[in-house]
Amino acid sequence: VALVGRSAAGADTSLGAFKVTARHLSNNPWFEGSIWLDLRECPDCRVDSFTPAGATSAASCPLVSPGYTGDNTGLVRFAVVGGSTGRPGTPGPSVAWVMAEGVLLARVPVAIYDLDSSGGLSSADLSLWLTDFGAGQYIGRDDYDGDGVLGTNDLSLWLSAFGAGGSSQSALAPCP
Ligand SMILES: [Ca+2]
Repeated sequence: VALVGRSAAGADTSLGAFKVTARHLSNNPWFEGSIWLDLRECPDCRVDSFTPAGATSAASCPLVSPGYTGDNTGLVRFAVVGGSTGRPGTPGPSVAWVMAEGVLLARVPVAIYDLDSSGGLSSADLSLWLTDFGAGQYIGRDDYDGDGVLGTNDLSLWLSAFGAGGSSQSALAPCP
């Protein structure tokens, strides 16, 4: 998954939307509560504290995303708006916890496109990515393809996201 920017239309779902299907132990679909991301294992993540219409649980600074409730098959699809600190990234993996009303469903790698939480995707973010890349260490926030190394494919994915324009604005109320 990735934290993404937004546009006038809202969260950049074309870049950042992901799907979660939750079931009871009985295998029946679970839709009695909210699914959210808890970013306690992503030191560089900062969510948008703005909770959009349609969310069923609120964002909480700095690391809890808004939550959403699945349909009657237990399926929910959403994107999380957020960014990073504007400082060089923290070496090591970045992991998002997928939570269902406080129950851990999965741990998945998380990357961040808007590295300074300002001005949407811009040359300032590209500069931060290149700084991280040049540090010669693995920095999870920059690993857009999730393959465990930083390389030209990650840069290509950032440039594609920039070109697509869906993250032309940053979080409405970035967590500090
Ligand atoms: Ca930015």
